[in-house]
Amino acid sequence: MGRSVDLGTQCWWVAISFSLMLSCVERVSTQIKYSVPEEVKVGSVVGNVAKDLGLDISSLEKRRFRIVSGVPFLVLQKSLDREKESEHKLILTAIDGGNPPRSGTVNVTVIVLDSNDNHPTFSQEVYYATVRENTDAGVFVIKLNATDLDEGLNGQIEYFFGEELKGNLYEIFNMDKDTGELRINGEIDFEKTDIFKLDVHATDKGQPPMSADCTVIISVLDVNDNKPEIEVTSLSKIVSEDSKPGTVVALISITDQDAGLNGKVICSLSDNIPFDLKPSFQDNMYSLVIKHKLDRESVSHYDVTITATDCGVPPLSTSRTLSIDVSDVNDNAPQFAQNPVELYLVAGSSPGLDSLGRCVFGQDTLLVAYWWWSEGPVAPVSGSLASVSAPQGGCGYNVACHHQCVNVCVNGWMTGCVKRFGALRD
Ligand SMILES: [Ca+2]
Ligand SMILES: [Ca+2]
Ligand SMILES: [Ca+2]
Ligand SMILES: [Ca+2]
Repeated sequence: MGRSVDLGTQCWWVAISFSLMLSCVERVSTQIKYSVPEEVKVGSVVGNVAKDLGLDISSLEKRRFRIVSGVPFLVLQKSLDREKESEHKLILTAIDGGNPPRSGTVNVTVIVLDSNDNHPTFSQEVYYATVRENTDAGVFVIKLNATDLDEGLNGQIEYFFGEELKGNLYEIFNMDKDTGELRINGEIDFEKTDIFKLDVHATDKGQPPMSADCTVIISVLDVNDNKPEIEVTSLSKIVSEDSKPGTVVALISITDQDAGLNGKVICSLSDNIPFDLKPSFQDNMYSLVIKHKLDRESVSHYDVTITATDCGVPPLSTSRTLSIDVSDVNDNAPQFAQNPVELYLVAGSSPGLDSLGRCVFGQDTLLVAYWWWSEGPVAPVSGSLASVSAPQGGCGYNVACHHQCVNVCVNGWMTGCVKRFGALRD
């Protein structure tokens, strides 16, 4: 407890537990200053006032001065709180026993020295901030603010992440321990984490230190940084031309990892194709279906391009092309350039292919069979009279023909229909 000299006024809350009565005081105009730690317990002696004034009690008594009551010590009667009042000024009055009594005063100043008896306090228990994903490292997020009523080191605050924080959060955020500024340090990816919860401690530099906790909740705002993804889960690469409208050709999953409009996808198909994309009962699943009747003889192959575009700003899109072949069915009867075709055969001609000319032109790729015909099927063309090279329809004369007139017909293999296409004559 130090001692110095100063002026002052009386303070109400510290009582001095003594009454000092000097029998003869002409004038006392001394100032006394004490410094007291604020944690000092009630009842502790703050100072020996008489001694500090240079008064010798025993000599006072010899000189017939007497202490009326108490002891000449300044004793703490109520606990101190530097943060409420850091300095107390008292006036000690001494009154003599004369008639009329005369008095003198002493100014007593008590300086309260700080103890670390206040922990830091955050301005909010929970701080909220938002940050866009993909924001660059170093960008400011939020400033935390804690205060401490103590002074000096007892009131100086440092900020730290809580030890229970997940490891990667230390890499994503950076805390300035002196200013409480939180900045981005690593990758912010909405698709990985859309909200961060950080525990932060504020600790003073007192001994022992005191600390406080707060929570920082950082919401990540989505950015449209993902293209839609098209995945074909099943595909019929070949579809029959007689498939009915509505037949499912492919099952397609279309997803976008972004949120909200950034992840909302609109699909489209290439123009002028007999296919349609229909949403399935399952989220993000679509069926590629046949929209109307196919005709292999018109188009035998389709490149179906599916384009998925999200509704972000700017929008992102992905395309995928499916290759689909149309397989044939026997839906066309053989057709002839002329019907009937007059074929002339000279009796005794040498056998030889194509001697009768080409006469069959079928559209389907199925095999066709050819028959000689005379008021009804006589024999396959490949018999003894002649041969026909299917499917090109070359008709060859093999053996001399003795028929006056033979109708040559063709039988559509699948449909069984019989067409007359020509006649042989001598
Ligand atoms: Ca204090
Ligand atoms: Ca403190
Ligand atoms: Ca995103
Ligand atoms: Ca997107």
